[in-house]
Amino acid sequence: MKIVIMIPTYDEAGNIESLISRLFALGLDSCEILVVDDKSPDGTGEIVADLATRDPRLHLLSRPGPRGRGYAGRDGFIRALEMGADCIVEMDGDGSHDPDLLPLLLDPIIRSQADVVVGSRYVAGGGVEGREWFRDIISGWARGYIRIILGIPVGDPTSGYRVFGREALREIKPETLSARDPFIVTEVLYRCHRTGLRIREVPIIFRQREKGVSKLSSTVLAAYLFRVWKLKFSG
Ligand SMILES: Nc1nc2c(ncn2[C@@H]2O[C@H](COP(=O)(O)OP(=O)(O)OP(=O)(O)O)[C@@H](O)[C@H]2O)c(=O)[nH]1
Ligand SMILES: [Mg+2]
Repeated sequence: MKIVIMIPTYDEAGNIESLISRLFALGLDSCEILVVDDKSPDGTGEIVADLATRDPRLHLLSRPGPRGRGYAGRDGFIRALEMGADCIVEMDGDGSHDPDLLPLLLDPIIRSQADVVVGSRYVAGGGVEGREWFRDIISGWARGYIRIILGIPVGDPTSGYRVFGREALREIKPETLSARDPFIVTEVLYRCHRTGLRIREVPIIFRQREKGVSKLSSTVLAAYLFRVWKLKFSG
């Protein structure tokens, strides 16, 4: 089974190299990494390109623009399928998603017990470390809102640490995803739910990023409240 780990990056020069080596250190069979970088000004793409010359399991998709977490995710999914992935992992490049938990997230897919696995901060055994209390509250409201409006029975619908089986990812038609920004995570999960895919949650401990800066602003978050409704009525 070929695993492709897709990591969207923008200015993760201080984080990406250690993440890549920790992922390869897991020793997973037939595992490749695809970093999808949007010409990060801090040289993240160059770091990955350099590492990739020494390791054929590492790939860089350098997007010319326009930049966006959503566009990067869409293009990364398409490329991972073209690479022949049987199993596609999506995770952040800032160290928030613990690579050591990946085998636990892959397990239900490998055993054909689920089509999609969500690494979840809000199920028994999951949690968040190092986050300011106000971000926790905002994030809690956002999760409840998304769950209720979209009817997605998942404790952590905004988690960006996920695994998809190949057929599941094809079924949600990644080439037609429209979100430019991190809203793609909600768009993808809603499609999985509407398509009737089997979604399983596995607990993760999320660590707030230590290096680099956040790309999420509060105005963007406020706009999400409306976009959830748009998603519900446009599919
Ligand atoms: N290719 C690409 N990746 C992006 C872009 N924006 C964010 N990312 C990456 O997407 C992942 C999640 O973004 P983060 O900035 O960590 O968002 P967050 O986790 O909600 O917020 P913080 O961790 O608090 O900064 C990280 O790996 C980012 O580098 C973008 O425009 N293009
Ligand atoms: Mg982050």
